[in-house]
Amino acid sequence: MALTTVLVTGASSGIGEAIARRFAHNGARVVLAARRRDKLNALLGELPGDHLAVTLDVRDRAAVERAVSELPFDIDVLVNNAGLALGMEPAHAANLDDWEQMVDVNVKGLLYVTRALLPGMVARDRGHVINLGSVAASYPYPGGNVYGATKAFVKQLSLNLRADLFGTRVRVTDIEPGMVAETEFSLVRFRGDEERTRKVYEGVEPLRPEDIADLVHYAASLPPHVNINRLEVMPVMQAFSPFAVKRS
Ligand code: NDP
Ligand code: 8X3
Repeated sequence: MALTTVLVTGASSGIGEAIARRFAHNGARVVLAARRRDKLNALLGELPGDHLAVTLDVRDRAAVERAVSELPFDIDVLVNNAGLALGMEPAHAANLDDWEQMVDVNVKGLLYVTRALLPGMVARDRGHVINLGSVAASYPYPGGNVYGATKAFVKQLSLNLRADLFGTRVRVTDIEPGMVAETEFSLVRFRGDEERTRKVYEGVEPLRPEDIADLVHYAASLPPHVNINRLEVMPVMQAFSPFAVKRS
């Protein structure tokens, strides 16, 4: 059987790094993409087998198109994992630059990479796009405003891709996690505030990047006639908020 090649965006930390490790340890060839080359190089040095690192800012459309056109092999599985939340202020106080960056990475960057790789998958009638969505796509919480909206975009895009790809063997899956610790997610969101980050996970047994890597690998390893559309997952210690009721 041919070697499976997996491109993981945001492979330099957290969930993306765990996904890259999982596929590499299961015999796949992995293309690691992110902005921080030093982190990618360190990971490359640890993984068994031959892999490739690509320094890439997914917001740069021309760079994405160039990087994809220069890949020395076809991509079987694209994991659109690069993403971020910035800030948790209410909408009326949020920083517009933060909003733009979340849209640029979580929405536009994901589109650039997907659009660049899809034609090859369709031509080969083989491929899988796995997106990292979030429970924030479906459940609102205070301060989740644009982050949740970008993940709602990812959810709906995933379903619409399924509609467009009907008749091909290209699969699309949206993995939608709740709280995942041991990543840089909250540190990035709170701009390096370690104390605030620590409090997010205090007293909770959260999901770990390896849990999500298991699910991504599972979705990709199912027989080719099986497509997981959406997969929502939370730690047992997380659930939904009650409706807020303002009393006078
Ligand atoms: P991390 O901050 O640990 O990882 C984010 C990754 O995205 C990094 O590798 C970073 O690499 C990359 N990235 C950010 N901006 C860009 C960019 N412009 N171009 C290329 N790569 C970029 O967070 P997580 O591992 O937790 O998050 C991974 C994904 O999972 C995100 O999409 C997130 O929204 C989602 N998610 C996370 C949850 C959580 O609780 N942690 C829950 C649900 C979903 P670099 O800085 O080197 O470019
Ligand atoms: C990350 C999970 O709940 O912080 O997508 O938005 S949450």
